[in-house]
Amino acid sequence: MKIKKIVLHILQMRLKAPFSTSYGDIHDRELLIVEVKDDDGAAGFGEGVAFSTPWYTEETVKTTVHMIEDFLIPILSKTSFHHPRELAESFRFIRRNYMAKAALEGAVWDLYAKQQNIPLSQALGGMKKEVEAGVSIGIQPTIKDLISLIEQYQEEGYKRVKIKIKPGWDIEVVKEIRKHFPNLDLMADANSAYTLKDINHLKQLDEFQLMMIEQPLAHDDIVDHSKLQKELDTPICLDESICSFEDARKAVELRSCKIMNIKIGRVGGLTEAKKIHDFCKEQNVPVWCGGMLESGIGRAHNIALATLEQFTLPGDISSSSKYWEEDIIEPEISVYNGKIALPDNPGIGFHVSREKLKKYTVETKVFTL
Ligand code: OSB
Ligand code: MG
Repeated sequence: MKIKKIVLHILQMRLKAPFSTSYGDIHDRELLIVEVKDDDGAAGFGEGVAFSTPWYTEETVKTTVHMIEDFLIPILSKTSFHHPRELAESFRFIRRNYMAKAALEGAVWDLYAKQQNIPLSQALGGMKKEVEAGVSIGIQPTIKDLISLIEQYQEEGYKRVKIKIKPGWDIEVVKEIRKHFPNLDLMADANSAYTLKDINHLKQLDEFQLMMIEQPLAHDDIVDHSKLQKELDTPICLDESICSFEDARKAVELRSCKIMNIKIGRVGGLTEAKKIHDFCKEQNVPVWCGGMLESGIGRAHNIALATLEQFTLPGDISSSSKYWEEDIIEPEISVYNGKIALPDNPGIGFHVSREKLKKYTVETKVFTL
């Protein structure tokens, strides 16, 4: 593949409402859109999912841009490759910086699928024509607010609800939700808010039939999670702890989780994400696709990935309108009867609106190779 031009679009978008986790609130979302162009003028798009501050992993929008500009583009320009997976291989010499790699590799995957004239899902080997949509609800001012949001999302058709928990917003909240929605597919994400000292506290969740508890312990741990899983009936799902295929392999070997959240950005790109998926399939570990408050471009990549077979649980894949007043893709992503239909256009399958991209862009960097 020959890449002629790379454009980094740095966007500033405002979420409809602040999203609160155990770490704090996000309202303004700084976004990185990577565009790669070939000789024929075809363009592929990827999204960098790092935030402005390093609260989720160590990466930020600025470190992502730095890595792409100073290291990854120079590697790409010197590498001759026929398939995006070869590019992923040549990025291995750069340690970590997974979101930076994923953003550039994602744009190349989209371009590759467009050159082949096939949907990205097909390029990845996915067979599904629709994927199940779940919704992630941030910490709310009151339990009452949370209950009415759950009602609203149920009416919109979402197949499962994930709530965020932290000490002081956990057992009572889950108990109250169960009173109102005894049969709801419900799960809780702690974003590393607990330690092993909280074992007895977390055990109280076992009576509420949660589908899983996501990342209860430290962001870089797999040992304590293994100890915790032995004591809990509720399945543990790992998010932050899994940054590579090797992490996934070790976590499964140590029985640190029974379910895996796969995020393209966190694991360094679609190539690695697929590798983790294939391994989980072999090991009978159910997987689902996580989200990072992406624009439609990142979401379209998530939807394509979730068409792979072992994505048997609904992901954090919701409609554009959950987060945005207006998205930068056309048509926007929408959920019908709890599902999102795959577009059949080549690549990510959605049109990137130049006008909207421009409207939210605060900085552009152009590299001619
Ligand atoms: O932990 O899964 C997470 C959002 C930002 C960072 C981390 C997480 C989340 C979410 C929402 O839970 C995902 C989404 O709906 O895009
Ligand atoms: Mg999570």
